[in-house]
Amino acid sequence: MKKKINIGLIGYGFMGRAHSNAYRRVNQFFDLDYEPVLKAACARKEDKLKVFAQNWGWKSIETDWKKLVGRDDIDVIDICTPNNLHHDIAIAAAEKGKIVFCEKPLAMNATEGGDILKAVKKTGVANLVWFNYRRVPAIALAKQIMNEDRLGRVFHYRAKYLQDWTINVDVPQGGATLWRLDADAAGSGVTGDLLAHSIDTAMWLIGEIDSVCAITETFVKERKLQEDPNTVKPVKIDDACAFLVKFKNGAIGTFESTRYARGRKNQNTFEVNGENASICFDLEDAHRLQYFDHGDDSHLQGWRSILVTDFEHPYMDHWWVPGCVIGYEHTFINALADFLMSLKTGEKYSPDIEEALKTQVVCDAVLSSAKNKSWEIVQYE
Ligand code: SOE
Repeated sequence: MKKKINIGLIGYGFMGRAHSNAYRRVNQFFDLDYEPVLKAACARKEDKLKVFAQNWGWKSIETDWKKLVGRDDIDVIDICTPNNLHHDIAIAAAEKGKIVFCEKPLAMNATEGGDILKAVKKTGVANLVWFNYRRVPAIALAKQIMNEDRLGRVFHYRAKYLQDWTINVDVPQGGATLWRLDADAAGSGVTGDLLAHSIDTAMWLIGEIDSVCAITETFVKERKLQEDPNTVKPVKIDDACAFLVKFKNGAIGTFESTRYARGRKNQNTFEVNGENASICFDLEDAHRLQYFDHGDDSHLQGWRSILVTDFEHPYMDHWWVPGCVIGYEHTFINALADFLMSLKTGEKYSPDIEEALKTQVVCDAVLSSAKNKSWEIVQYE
């Protein structure tokens, strides 16, 4: 008999759907001791919530997150709301002894993130932050290659996270999905929304970032509000951000992100150059990892394009037969499976709130470097 674990999900947007799918699928593909139960979904708009809950099989609904957090029949609070609600919900959930799942970025800023960490540490509840890209098999293979020390000394890290959906000046800000353009709801623009992914991946693969020097730009200075189209307000998020990095291990890096790269829909890439080898990944070609090994016979040297679908590749023994690729939604299922496994073994799940706070601290340093036009040393403590 599997142990039931009752989920309370807050937010029914893009991430609410991705997580609901993970809860429904995980036990079909992974042999686990725990079984998530889609116990209650929560959002303010009851009519839309009912449709969402019915579609995904949520057993009940709540329109007030405080009520959901107060329910005795809920084990996990999963936060898929705009970033400005993460702080209060995560702390209330931890205080009630619930397991906390939180969408990225952890919070609006590192001060809020620090409060959340304090609350989960105080009650000792298990926790997870949904940096799902770590669970792309090709990125997990990159981590395996780094752990096997095939690159030797690392010199360079080069990351890009590019999209193009805000180029049109008529895209409004605020409200469903577009809260990402409203600084009061999101905290920042591409830095928290996209570069947080790149920073999380980079620190996982290379180690902690020592210092950063950044530039940000807001190309469209004002936008109308989605929920009140007659009102126009200044845009306070960073539309684009680029920064230089020094890692604590001496490697240097460049990071670039924008929502104004025409033709780039969700291009999340990185390249690592080491003394003996290099690796390169592009989410728009997600099932492949590029690998160059200087140890190959010189007449055969060249970039290998590894199709990461074999049974010995990370996660792939849970899915289809070699050559059959998996997609975006599977990264959330893989993450959930790892978390449920960690509940059984007692091992720390990674990334948890403590690690996500470090990413948040780097994001804050990036934004303050851009503001002050100076290098910033990242202060993790
Ligand atoms: C923004 O467009 C967004 O949906 C991010 O919020 C996600 O984290 C990213 O993975 C895809 O793009």
